[in-house]
Amino acid sequence: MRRLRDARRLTVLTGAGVSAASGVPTFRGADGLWRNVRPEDLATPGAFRRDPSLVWEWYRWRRAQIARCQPNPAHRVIAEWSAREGCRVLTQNVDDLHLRAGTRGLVRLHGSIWELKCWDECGHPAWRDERLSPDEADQSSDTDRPRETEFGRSCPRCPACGGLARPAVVWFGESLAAADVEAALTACDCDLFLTIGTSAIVHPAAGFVHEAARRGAFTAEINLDLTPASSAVDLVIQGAAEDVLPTLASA
Ligand code: BJW
Ligand code: ZN
Repeated sequence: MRRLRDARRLTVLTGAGVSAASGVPTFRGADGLWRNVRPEDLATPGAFRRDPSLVWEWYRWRRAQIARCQPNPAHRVIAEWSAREGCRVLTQNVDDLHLRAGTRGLVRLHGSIWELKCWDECGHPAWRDERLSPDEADQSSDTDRPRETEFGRSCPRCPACGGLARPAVVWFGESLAAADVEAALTACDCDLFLTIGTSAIVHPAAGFVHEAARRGAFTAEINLDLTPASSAVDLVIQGAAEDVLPTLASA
């Protein structure tokens, strides 16, 4: 509590657990599996090369799920903290719920599920596309998000070259944007580093808490379960992010 209040430089790293209370399935939780396929087998350039329709089907399903979700109290507390000078927020989540909660200066290490880019890398810059296919849009008509409904069932195309479009997310084996890694490493210079709702197994994000500790930060983990980071951090708070963060913020 005192550390949180006194930290001049606070860095928060989030993972799928922060969005779980919003209804976004985590990757490695029981509800995260789609047709019994592991994310490691779908979130790769090889999977897209082999079967772009299958991969797009998975992303359509996830986009429809996420479209029905709203930021939860954990997103809101982090958004409030982000207004503090010296606070940096890094997320592995592609759902943009932190953005929708108003988080400032957010670094989206793994991109956004609402952005697309050209698979052939023709040079056209990534673009935002929040459309859902008609049946998916029907299911989410209870949300306040404006959208059109003609995303369709076929693979989306690049508006510049007509080639295949892909989600502008970071797949296994792909490098994160250099600027994002640089921003994350800069954020490792902090007084307090919080790693929240991540299984802490996917690199390079999983390494940042260790880097922060190496640079002298006090490190804490907030997670329902223990992770590989638990034994390395200074403080483990075992609990749900949506409960723990509002308690911390109000204390
Ligand atoms: C709650 C909760 C509640 C639930 N409250 N908590 C070094 C060592 C070993 C391997 C590597 C290495 N460096 C690179 C690699 C390879 C690979 C990697 O890390 N593999 C590991 C699996 C071992 N990394 C990469 O390939 C990365 N690229 C890279 O390093 O480039 C350089 C390079 C290139 C070529 C060769 C080698 C190096 C890229 C990684 C990209 C990851 N992409 C994904 C998909 C994004 C797109 C999409 O969403 O479709 O990112 S995979 C998936 O995992 C997604 C997530 O962001 C990421 C992390 O998952 P996260 O957020 O931690 O979720 P879960 O489900 O795992 O955990 C949820 C947690 O929440 C759990 O702990 C729950 O307990 C908890 N929880 N409810 C609090 N209410
Ligand atoms: Zn193109």
